[in-house]
Amino acid sequence: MDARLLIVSNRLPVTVTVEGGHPVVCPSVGGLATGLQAPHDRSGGLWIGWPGAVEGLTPEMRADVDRQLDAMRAIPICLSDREVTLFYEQVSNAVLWPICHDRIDRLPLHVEGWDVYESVNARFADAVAEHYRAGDLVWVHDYQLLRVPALLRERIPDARIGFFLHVPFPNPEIFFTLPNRHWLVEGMMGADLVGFHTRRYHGHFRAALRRLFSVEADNTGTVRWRSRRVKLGVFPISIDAADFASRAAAPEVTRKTKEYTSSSMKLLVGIDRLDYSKGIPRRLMALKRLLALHPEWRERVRLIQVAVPTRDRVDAYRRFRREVSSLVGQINGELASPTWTPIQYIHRSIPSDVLLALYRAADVMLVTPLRDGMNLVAKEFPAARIDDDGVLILSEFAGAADELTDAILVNPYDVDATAEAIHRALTMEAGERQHRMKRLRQTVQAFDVHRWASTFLEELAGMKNEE
Ligand code: GDG
Repeated sequence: MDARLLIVSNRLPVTVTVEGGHPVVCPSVGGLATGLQAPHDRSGGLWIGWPGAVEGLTPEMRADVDRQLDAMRAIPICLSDREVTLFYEQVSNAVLWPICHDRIDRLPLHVEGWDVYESVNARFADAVAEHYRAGDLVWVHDYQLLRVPALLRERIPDARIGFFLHVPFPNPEIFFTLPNRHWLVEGMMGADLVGFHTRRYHGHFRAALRRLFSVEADNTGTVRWRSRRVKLGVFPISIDAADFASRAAAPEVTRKTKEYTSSSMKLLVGIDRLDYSKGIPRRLMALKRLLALHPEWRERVRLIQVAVPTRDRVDAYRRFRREVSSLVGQINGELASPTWTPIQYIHRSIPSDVLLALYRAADVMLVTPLRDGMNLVAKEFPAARIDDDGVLILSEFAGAADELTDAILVNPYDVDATAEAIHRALTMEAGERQHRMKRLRQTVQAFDVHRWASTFLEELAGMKNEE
Protein backbone atom coordinates (compact mmCIF):
# COMPACT_ATOMS: atom_id res chain seq x y z
CA MET A 1 0.00 0.00 0.00
CA ASP A 2 1.75 3.14 -1.20
CA ALA A 3 -0.82 5.86 -0.58
CA ARG A 4 -0.20 8.43 2.11
CA LEU A 5 -2.49 8.02 5.12
CA LEU A 6 -4.26 10.85 6.94
CA ILE A 7 -5.51 9.60 10.32
CA VAL A 8 -8.21 11.68 11.98
CA SER A 9 -9.12 11.05 15.64
CA ASN A 10 -10.50 13.24 18.40
CA ARG A 11 -7.28 12.90 20.44
CA LEU A 12 -3.79 12.91 18.98
CA PRO A 13 -1.85 9.93 20.36
CA VAL A 14 0.25 12.22 22.55
CA THR A 15 0.35 13.67 26.05
CA VAL A 16 1.73 17.17 26.59
CA THR A 17 3.38 17.82 29.99
CA VAL A 18 5.61 20.62 31.26
CA GLU A 19 8.94 19.56 32.78
CA GLY A 20 11.38 22.09 34.22
CA GLY A 21 9.55 24.89 32.43
CA HIS A 22 9.70 23.13 29.04
CA PRO A 23 6.79 21.41 27.34
CA VAL A 24 7.38 17.75 26.47
CA VAL A 25 5.24 15.90 23.94
CA CYS A 26 5.24 12.15 24.65
CA PRO A 27 3.63 9.50 22.46
CA SER A 28 0.80 7.84 24.39
CA VAL A 29 0.27 4.11 24.36
CA GLY A 30 -3.10 2.52 23.78
CA GLY A 31 -4.92 0.29 21.32
CA LEU A 32 -5.53 2.86 18.65
CA ALA A 33 -2.11 4.49 18.95
CA THR A 34 -0.34 1.12 18.72
CA GLY A 35 -2.39 -0.11 15.80
CA LEU A 36 -2.04 3.00 13.71
CA GLN A 37 1.57 3.94 14.47
CA ALA A 38 2.99 1.49 11.92
CA PRO A 39 0.83 2.65 8.98
CA HIS A 40 1.43 6.26 10.08
CA ASP A 41 5.20 5.74 9.99
CA ARG A 42 5.22 3.65 6.82
CA SER A 43 3.05 5.95 4.74
CA GLY A 44 4.76 9.18 5.86
CA GLY A 45 1.28 10.56 6.45
CA LEU A 46 -0.31 12.89 8.99
CA TRP A 47 -2.29 12.42 12.19
CA ILE A 48 -4.91 15.12 12.82
CA GLY A 49 -6.50 15.60 16.27
CA TRP A 50 -6.77 17.44 19.57
CA PRO A 51 -3.50 17.46 21.56
CA GLY A 52 -5.36 17.89 24.90
CA ALA A 53 -5.46 21.09 26.91
CA VAL A 54 -2.57 23.31 25.76
CA GLU A 55 -4.37 26.64 26.20
CA GLY A 56 -2.58 27.43 29.48
CA LEU A 57 0.86 27.41 27.82
CA THR A 58 2.77 30.61 26.97
CA PRO A 59 3.13 31.50 23.25
CA GLU A 60 6.79 30.32 23.35
CA MET A 61 5.78 27.00 24.89
CA ARG A 62 3.01 26.62 22.29
CA ALA A 63 5.53 27.17 19.53
CA ASP A 64 7.76 24.52 21.12
CA VAL A 65 4.82 22.06 21.28
CA ASP A 66 3.99 22.78 17.63
CA ARG A 67 7.59 22.02 16.63
CA GLN A 68 7.53 18.71 18.49
CA LEU A 69 4.17 17.77 16.98
CA ASP A 70 5.43 18.69 13.55
CA ALA A 71 8.35 16.29 13.98
CA MET A 72 5.79 13.53 14.68
CA ARG A 73 3.74 14.62 11.63
CA ALA A 74 0.85 15.46 13.96
CA ILE A 75 -1.50 18.35 13.14
CA PRO A 76 -3.13 19.84 16.25
CA ILE A 77 -6.76 20.94 16.30
CA CYS A 78 -7.01 23.16 19.38
CA LEU A 79 -10.33 23.35 21.21
CA SER A 80 -11.57 26.28 23.30
CA ASP A 81 -12.96 25.67 26.80
CA ARG A 82 -16.46 26.08 25.42
CA GLU A 83 -15.77 23.54 22.66
CA VAL A 84 -14.34 21.06 25.17
CA THR A 85 -17.46 21.46 27.31
CA LEU A 86 -20.07 21.25 24.54
CA PHE A 87 -18.50 19.12 21.82
CA TYR A 88 -16.47 16.73 23.96
CA GLU A 89 -18.08 16.53 27.40
CA GLN A 90 -21.72 17.20 26.52
CA VAL A 91 -22.54 15.82 23.10
CA SER A 92 -19.82 13.18 22.77
CA ASN A 93 -19.53 11.88 26.31
CA ALA A 94 -22.85 12.77 27.96
CA VAL A 95 -25.10 11.93 24.97
CA LEU A 96 -23.52 9.80 22.24
CA TRP A 97 -21.56 7.58 24.64
CA PRO A 98 -24.61 6.51 26.73
CA ILE A 99 -26.74 6.06 23.58
CA CYS A 100 -24.11 3.79 22.02
CA HIS A 101 -23.95 1.79 25.27
CA ASP A 102 -27.74 1.39 25.65
CA ARG A 103 -27.90 3.74 28.64
CA ILE A 104 -30.65 6.23 27.91
CA ASP A 105 -31.13 6.39 31.70
CA ARG A 106 -27.79 8.23 31.92
CA LEU A 107 -28.80 11.01 29.49
CA PRO A 108 -28.95 14.58 30.79
CA LEU A 109 -32.47 16.08 30.85
CA HIS A 110 -31.54 18.88 28.54
CA VAL A 111 -28.99 18.60 25.76
CA GLU A 112 -27.23 21.50 24.13
CA GLY A 113 -24.21 21.73 21.91
CA TRP A 114 -25.13 20.00 18.63
CA ASP A 115 -24.19 23.19 16.76
CA VAL A 116 -20.76 23.11 18.42
CA TYR A 117 -20.42 19.38 17.62
CA GLU A 118 -21.01 20.29 13.96
CA SER A 119 -18.62 23.25 13.96
CA VAL A 120 -15.81 21.26 15.63
CA ASN A 121 -16.37 18.41 13.15
CA ALA A 122 -16.20 21.01 10.36
CA ARG A 123 -12.86 22.27 11.73
CA PHE A 124 -11.46 18.74 11.60
CA ALA A 125 -12.74 18.43 8.02
CA ASP A 126 -11.17 21.79 7.09
CA ALA A 127 -7.80 20.69 8.48
CA VAL A 128 -7.93 17.40 6.54
CA ALA A 129 -8.94 19.18 3.32
CA GLU A 130 -6.12 21.67 3.77
CA HIS A 131 -3.47 18.94 3.97
CA TYR A 132 -5.03 16.49 1.54
CA ARG A 133 -3.17 15.53 -1.63
CA ALA A 134 -4.75 13.57 -4.49
CA GLY A 135 -4.37 9.84 -3.85
CA ASP A 136 -4.22 10.06 -0.03
CA LEU A 137 -6.31 7.70 2.10
CA VAL A 138 -8.26 9.34 4.93
CA TRP A 139 -9.23 7.29 8.01
CA VAL A 140 -11.61 8.95 10.48
CA HIS A 141 -12.20 7.44 13.94
CA ASP A 142 -15.06 7.18 16.37
CA TYR A 143 -18.20 8.73 17.77
CA GLN A 144 -16.81 12.22 18.38
CA LEU A 145 -16.38 12.65 14.61
CA LEU A 146 -19.54 11.14 13.12
CA ARG A 147 -20.13 14.18 10.89
CA VAL A 148 -16.58 14.41 9.55
CA PRO A 149 -16.93 11.96 6.61
CA ALA A 150 -19.86 13.90 5.06
CA LEU A 151 -18.26 17.29 5.73
CA LEU A 152 -15.09 16.02 4.14
CA ARG A 153 -16.93 14.62 1.12
CA GLU A 154 -18.28 18.15 0.44
CA ARG A 155 -14.74 19.52 0.56
CA ILE A 156 -12.87 16.75 -1.30
CA PRO A 157 -15.45 14.74 -3.26
CA ASP A 158 -12.98 12.27 -4.81
CA ALA A 159 -11.07 11.33 -1.65
CA ARG A 160 -11.06 7.76 -0.39
CA ILE A 161 -12.50 8.10 3.10
CA GLY A 162 -12.77 5.36 5.72
CA PHE A 163 -14.65 5.61 9.01
CA PHE A 164 -14.32 3.25 11.99
CA LEU A 165 -16.67 3.21 14.98
CA HIS A 166 -14.89 2.03 18.17
CA VAL A 167 -18.07 1.91 20.25
CA PRO A 168 -21.16 -0.22 19.55
CA PHE A 169 -23.71 1.02 17.04
CA PRO A 170 -26.82 0.56 19.19
CA ASN A 171 -30.10 -1.09 18.41
CA PRO A 172 -32.10 1.34 16.18
CA GLU A 173 -34.83 1.65 18.83
CA ILE A 174 -32.25 3.27 21.10
CA PHE A 175 -30.46 5.20 18.38
CA PHE A 176 -33.75 6.71 17.22
CA THR A 177 -34.15 8.54 20.55
CA LEU A 178 -31.59 11.01 19.16
CA PRO A 179 -33.45 13.95 17.60
CA ASN A 180 -30.90 14.27 14.79
CA ARG A 181 -30.49 10.59 13.92
CA HIS A 182 -30.77 11.18 10.13
CA TRP A 183 -28.05 13.79 10.22
CA LEU A 184 -25.64 11.57 12.17
CA VAL A 185 -26.08 8.61 9.83
CA GLU A 186 -25.68 10.92 6.83
CA GLY A 187 -22.41 12.06 8.43
CA MET A 188 -21.04 8.51 8.55
CA MET A 189 -22.26 7.76 5.02
CA GLY A 190 -19.90 10.39 3.65
CA ALA A 191 -17.25 7.63 3.88
CA ASP A 192 -16.51 4.98 1.24
CA LEU A 193 -15.92 2.31 3.86
CA VAL A 194 -17.60 2.21 7.28
CA GLY A 195 -16.22 -0.32 9.78
CA PHE A 196 -17.64 -1.85 12.97
CA HIS A 197 -16.18 -4.29 15.52
CA THR A 198 -18.89 -6.94 15.22
CA ARG A 199 -21.63 -8.27 12.98
CA ARG A 200 -24.20 -7.17 15.52
CA TYR A 201 -23.24 -3.46 15.34
CA HIS A 202 -23.04 -3.76 11.56
CA GLY A 203 -26.54 -5.26 11.56
CA HIS A 204 -27.89 -2.46 13.76
CA PHE A 205 -26.47 0.13 11.39
CA ARG A 206 -28.00 -1.61 8.37
CA ALA A 207 -31.35 -1.69 10.14
CA ALA A 208 -31.07 2.03 10.93
CA LEU A 209 -30.28 2.78 7.27
CA ARG A 210 -33.24 0.72 6.11
CA ARG A 211 -35.66 2.39 8.50
CA LEU A 212 -34.42 5.96 8.13
CA PHE A 213 -33.62 6.05 4.42
CA SER A 214 -35.19 2.89 2.90
CA VAL A 215 -31.83 1.75 1.55
CA GLU A 216 -30.59 -1.82 1.74
CA ALA A 217 -27.05 -3.22 1.61
CA ASP A 218 -26.44 -5.95 -1.01
CA ASN A 219 -24.81 -9.26 -0.12
CA THR A 220 -21.32 -7.72 -0.30
CA GLY A 221 -22.36 -5.14 2.30
CA THR A 222 -22.46 -2.34 -0.27
CA VAL A 223 -25.13 0.36 -0.18
CA ARG A 224 -26.09 2.64 -3.04
CA TRP A 225 -26.02 6.00 -1.36
CA ARG A 226 -27.10 8.97 -3.46
CA SER A 227 -24.66 8.97 -6.39
CA ARG A 228 -22.05 6.83 -4.64
CA ARG A 229 -21.50 3.38 -3.15
CA VAL A 230 -20.65 2.88 0.50
CA LYS A 231 -19.26 -0.40 1.80
CA LEU A 232 -20.06 -1.53 5.33
CA GLY A 233 -17.77 -4.06 7.00
CA VAL A 234 -16.75 -5.85 10.18
CA PHE A 235 -13.18 -5.31 11.42
CA PRO A 236 -12.68 -6.43 15.03
CA ILE A 237 -9.85 -4.42 16.59
CA SER A 238 -7.12 -6.28 18.43
CA ILE A 239 -3.84 -5.69 20.29
CA ASP A 240 -0.13 -6.17 19.63
CA ALA A 241 -0.12 -9.68 21.11
CA ALA A 242 3.59 -10.38 20.46
CA ASP A 243 4.58 -7.15 22.17
CA PHE A 244 2.39 -7.94 25.21
CA ALA A 245 3.91 -11.41 25.49
CA SER A 246 7.47 -10.12 25.34
CA ARG A 247 6.84 -7.27 27.82
CA ALA A 248 5.08 -9.71 30.16
CA ALA A 249 8.27 -11.81 30.25
CA ALA A 250 10.46 -8.92 31.48
CA PRO A 251 12.32 -9.68 34.77
CA GLU A 252 10.70 -6.74 36.58
CA VAL A 253 7.22 -8.00 35.63
CA THR A 254 8.13 -11.53 36.74
CA ARG A 255 9.36 -10.18 40.09
CA LYS A 256 6.14 -8.22 40.64
CA THR A 257 4.02 -11.20 39.57
CA LYS A 258 5.57 -13.25 42.39
CA GLU A 259 4.91 -10.42 44.82
CA TYR A 260 1.19 -10.42 43.99
CA THR A 261 0.81 -14.21 44.08
CA SER A 262 0.10 -16.24 47.21
CA SER A 263 -0.58 -19.96 47.59
CA SER A 264 -3.24 -19.34 50.24
CA MET A 265 -5.20 -16.59 48.50
CA LYS A 266 -6.75 -16.72 45.02
CA LEU A 267 -6.59 -13.50 43.05
CA LEU A 268 -9.41 -12.01 40.98
CA VAL A 269 -8.53 -8.95 38.88
CA GLY A 270 -10.62 -6.27 37.16
CA ILE A 271 -9.09 -3.42 35.13
CA ASP A 272 -11.30 -0.74 33.60
CA ARG A 273 -11.80 2.94 33.10
CA LEU A 274 -14.28 4.00 35.78
CA ASP A 275 -17.12 4.02 33.28
CA TYR A 276 -20.70 2.92 33.95
CA SER A 277 -20.59 0.75 30.83
CA LYS A 278 -17.92 -1.51 32.38
CA GLY A 279 -20.22 -3.29 34.86
CA ILE A 280 -18.14 -2.67 38.01
CA PRO A 281 -21.02 -2.47 40.57
CA ARG A 282 -22.58 -5.78 39.49
CA ARG A 283 -19.11 -7.36 39.44
CA LEU A 284 -18.64 -6.30 43.08
CA MET A 285 -22.09 -7.68 43.90
CA ALA A 286 -21.12 -10.95 42.21
CA LEU A 287 -18.12 -11.22 44.54
CA LYS A 288 -20.40 -10.58 47.51
CA ARG A 289 -22.80 -13.29 46.27
CA LEU A 290 -19.90 -15.71 45.77
CA LEU A 291 -18.92 -15.24 49.41
CA ALA A 292 -22.52 -15.83 50.50
CA LEU A 293 -23.19 -18.85 48.25
CA HIS A 294 -19.75 -20.41 48.81
CA PRO A 295 -18.53 -19.21 52.22
CA GLU A 296 -15.51 -21.50 51.92
CA TRP A 297 -13.95 -18.71 49.80
CA ARG A 298 -13.93 -16.23 52.69
CA GLU A 299 -10.34 -15.27 53.51
CA ARG A 300 -9.24 -17.33 50.49
CA VAL A 301 -10.01 -14.99 47.61
CA ARG A 302 -9.54 -11.28 46.99
CA LEU A 303 -10.36 -8.92 44.14
CA ILE A 304 -8.01 -6.20 42.94
CA GLN A 305 -10.16 -3.72 41.03
CA VAL A 306 -8.30 -1.00 39.16
CA ALA A 307 -10.67 1.79 38.11
CA VAL A 308 -8.95 4.53 36.16
CA PRO A 309 -10.57 7.98 36.64
CA THR A 310 -12.18 9.25 33.46
CA ARG A 311 -14.44 12.10 32.25
CA ASP A 312 -14.93 13.45 35.76
CA ARG A 313 -16.33 16.75 34.48
CA VAL A 314 -19.43 14.88 33.25
CA ASP A 315 -22.19 14.62 35.92
CA ALA A 316 -23.07 10.99 35.24
CA TYR A 317 -19.42 10.02 35.86
CA ARG A 318 -19.15 11.99 39.10
CA ARG A 319 -22.27 10.28 40.42
CA PHE A 320 -20.97 6.91 39.30
CA ARG A 321 -17.62 7.41 41.06
CA ARG A 322 -19.44 7.97 44.35
CA GLU A 323 -21.69 4.94 43.72
CA VAL A 324 -18.70 2.61 43.23
CA SER A 325 -16.68 3.94 46.18
CA SER A 326 -19.63 3.54 48.47
CA LEU A 327 -20.33 -0.02 47.29
CA VAL A 328 -16.68 -1.01 47.84
CA GLY A 329 -16.91 0.47 51.34
CA GLN A 330 -20.16 -1.35 52.11
CA ILE A 331 -18.92 -4.77 50.96
CA ASN A 332 -15.54 -4.46 52.66
CA GLY A 333 -17.18 -3.07 55.81
CA GLU A 334 -19.57 -6.00 55.95
CA LEU A 335 -17.14 -8.81 55.16
CA ALA A 336 -13.55 -7.86 55.97
CA SER A 337 -11.68 -9.36 58.91
CA PRO A 338 -8.52 -8.15 60.68
CA THR A 339 -6.45 -10.29 58.26
CA TRP A 340 -8.45 -10.00 55.04
CA THR A 341 -10.07 -7.36 52.84
CA PRO A 342 -12.09 -8.84 49.96
CA ILE A 343 -11.80 -5.85 47.61
CA GLN A 344 -8.66 -3.81 47.03
CA TYR A 345 -9.84 -0.78 45.11
CA ILE A 346 -7.26 1.21 43.15
CA HIS A 347 -8.81 4.40 41.86
CA ARG A 348 -6.00 5.67 39.64
CA SER A 349 -3.99 4.61 36.62
CA ILE A 350 -1.26 2.02 37.24
CA PRO A 351 2.08 1.73 35.39
CA SER A 352 2.20 -0.81 32.59
CA ASP A 353 4.58 -3.21 34.42
CA VAL A 354 2.08 -3.40 37.29
CA LEU A 355 -0.75 -3.96 34.78
CA LEU A 356 1.18 -6.82 33.15
CA ALA A 357 2.07 -8.36 36.53
CA LEU A 358 -1.61 -8.26 37.53
CA TYR A 359 -2.54 -10.04 34.30
CA ARG A 360 0.11 -12.67 35.03
CA ALA A 361 -0.81 -13.08 38.70
CA ALA A 362 -4.59 -13.28 38.23
CA ASP A 363 -6.22 -16.64 38.84
CA VAL A 364 -9.35 -15.18 37.27
CA MET A 365 -9.69 -12.04 35.16
CA LEU A 366 -13.11 -10.41 35.34
CA VAL A 367 -14.15 -8.51 32.21
CA THR A 368 -17.87 -8.01 32.71
CA PRO A 369 -19.05 -4.85 30.92
CA LEU A 370 -22.77 -4.27 30.45
CA ARG A 371 -21.91 -3.16 26.91
CA ASP A 372 -18.50 -2.63 25.33
CA GLY A 373 -17.48 -2.04 21.70
CA MET A 374 -14.67 -4.59 21.88
CA ASN A 375 -12.74 -4.46 25.23
CA LEU A 376 -9.01 -4.72 24.80
CA VAL A 377 -8.34 -5.87 28.38
CA ALA A 378 -10.02 -9.17 27.43
CA LYS A 379 -7.42 -9.62 24.67
CA GLU A 380 -4.41 -8.31 26.62
CA PHE A 381 -4.96 -10.80 29.45
CA PRO A 382 -4.43 -13.97 27.34
CA ALA A 383 -1.61 -12.29 25.39
CA ALA A 384 0.24 -11.71 28.69
CA ARG A 385 -0.34 -15.30 29.98
CA ILE A 386 2.94 -16.73 28.77
CA ASP A 387 2.39 -19.57 31.28
CA ASP A 388 -0.83 -20.63 29.46
CA ASP A 389 -2.77 -20.43 32.71
CA GLY A 390 -5.54 -18.33 34.29
CA VAL A 391 -9.24 -18.09 33.48
CA LEU A 392 -11.04 -15.28 31.66
CA ILE A 393 -14.62 -14.50 32.65
CA LEU A 394 -16.08 -12.38 29.87
CA SER A 395 -19.39 -10.63 29.41
CA GLU A 396 -21.43 -11.77 26.43
CA PHE A 397 -22.10 -8.04 25.84
CA ALA A 398 -18.46 -7.19 25.04
CA GLY A 399 -17.58 -7.23 21.34
CA ALA A 400 -14.63 -9.48 22.29
CA ALA A 401 -17.04 -12.29 23.23
CA ASP A 402 -17.62 -13.04 19.52
CA GLU A 403 -14.00 -14.16 19.15
CA LEU A 404 -12.96 -15.24 22.67
CA THR A 405 -15.29 -18.19 22.91
CA ASP A 406 -12.88 -20.11 25.18
CA ALA A 407 -13.57 -17.66 27.99
CA ILE A 408 -16.35 -18.41 30.48
CA LEU A 409 -19.07 -16.22 29.02
CA VAL A 410 -21.51 -14.59 31.44
CA ASN A 411 -24.54 -12.33 31.41
CA PRO A 412 -23.30 -9.58 33.76
CA TYR A 413 -26.87 -8.58 34.67
CA ASP A 414 -27.28 -12.04 36.21
CA VAL A 415 -25.32 -11.49 39.41
CA ASP A 416 -25.92 -15.00 40.80
CA ALA A 417 -24.79 -16.65 37.56
CA THR A 418 -21.68 -14.46 37.54
CA ALA A 419 -20.95 -15.52 41.14
CA GLU A 420 -21.28 -19.17 40.08
CA ALA A 421 -19.01 -18.53 37.08
CA ILE A 422 -16.35 -17.19 39.44
CA HIS A 423 -16.71 -20.32 41.59
CA ARG A 424 -16.39 -22.47 38.49
CA ALA A 425 -13.29 -20.58 37.37
CA LEU A 426 -11.68 -20.87 40.81
CA THR A 427 -12.29 -24.62 40.93
CA MET A 428 -11.49 -25.39 37.28
CA GLU A 429 -8.94 -28.16 36.79
CA ALA A 430 -5.51 -27.18 35.54
CA GLY A 431 -5.92 -29.20 32.32
CA GLU A 432 -9.09 -27.36 31.27
CA ARG A 433 -7.66 -23.97 32.29
CA GLN A 434 -4.57 -24.49 30.19
CA HIS A 435 -6.48 -25.83 27.22
CA ARG A 436 -8.78 -22.80 27.21
CA MET A 437 -5.95 -20.34 27.73
CA LYS A 438 -3.86 -21.83 24.89
CA ARG A 439 -6.78 -21.39 22.54
CA LEU A 440 -7.43 -17.84 23.72
CA ARG A 441 -3.78 -16.99 23.14
CA GLN A 442 -3.88 -18.48 19.64
CA THR A 443 -6.93 -16.37 18.86
CA VAL A 444 -5.33 -13.08 19.91
CA GLN A 445 -2.04 -13.95 18.21
CA ALA A 446 -3.68 -14.92 14.93
CA PHE A 447 -5.37 -11.58 14.35
CA ASP A 448 -3.46 -8.72 15.93
CA VAL A 449 -3.88 -4.96 15.74
CA HIS A 450 -1.47 -4.70 12.81
CA ARG A 451 -3.65 -7.05 10.79
CA TRP A 452 -6.71 -5.08 11.86
CA ALA A 453 -5.25 -1.85 10.49
CA SER A 454 -3.87 -3.40 7.31
CA THR A 455 -7.12 -5.27 6.55
CA PHE A 456 -9.14 -2.07 6.82
CA LEU A 457 -6.66 0.00 4.83
CA GLU A 458 -6.27 -2.57 2.05
CA GLU A 459 -10.03 -2.68 1.64
CA LEU A 460 -10.18 1.13 1.55
CA ALA A 461 -7.26 1.44 -0.85
CA GLY A 462 -8.92 -0.99 -3.27
CA MET A 463 -12.29 0.74 -3.23
CA LYS A 464 -11.85 3.09 -6.11
CA ASN A 465 -8.89 4.09 -8.12
CA GLU A 466 -8.24 7.73 -8.54
CA GLU A 467 -10.43 9.03 -11.31
C1 GDG B 1 -12.80 2.05 23.48
C2 GDG B 1 -14.04 1.15 23.48
C3 GDG B 1 -12.71 -0.67 22.39
C4 GDG B 1 -6.62 0.54 31.57
N1 GDG B 1 -6.23 0.86 32.80
C5 GDG B 1 -4.90 1.05 32.76
C6 GDG B 1 -4.47 0.82 31.45
N2 GDG B 1 -5.55 0.52 30.74
C7 GDG B 1 -5.55 0.23 29.29
C8 GDG B 1 -5.85 -1.23 29.01
C9 GDG B 1 -6.45 -1.14 27.60
C10 GDG B 1 -7.11 0.23 27.57
O1 GDG B 1 -6.61 0.97 28.67
C11 GDG B 1 -8.63 0.15 27.72
O2 GDG B 1 -9.15 -0.30 26.50
P1 GDG B 1 -10.64 -0.90 26.37
O3 GDG B 1 -10.80 -1.49 25.04
O4 GDG B 1 -10.84 -1.89 27.47
O5 GDG B 1 -11.64 0.30 26.68
P2 GDG B 1 -11.99 1.82 26.19
O6 GDG B 1 -11.01 2.78 26.75
O7 GDG B 1 -13.39 2.03 26.65
O8 GDG B 1 -11.89 1.84 24.58
C12 GDG B 1 -13.64 -0.32 23.57
C13 GDG B 1 -11.57 0.34 22.28
O9 GDG B 1 -12.05 1.69 22.26
C14 GDG B 1 -10.75 0.10 20.99
O10 GDG B 1 -11.56 0.14 19.84
O11 GDG B 1 -12.16 -1.95 22.63
O12 GDG B 1 -14.78 -1.15 23.53
O13 GDG B 1 -14.91 1.49 24.59
O14 GDG B 1 -5.44 -1.14 26.63
O15 GDG B 1 -4.67 -1.95 29.12
N3 GDG B 1 -3.18 0.91 31.08
C15 GDG B 1 -2.27 1.24 32.05
N4 GDG B 1 -2.64 1.51 33.33
C16 GDG B 1 -3.93 1.43 33.73
O16 GDG B 1 -4.24 1.69 34.90
N5 GDG B 1 -0.98 1.31 31.72
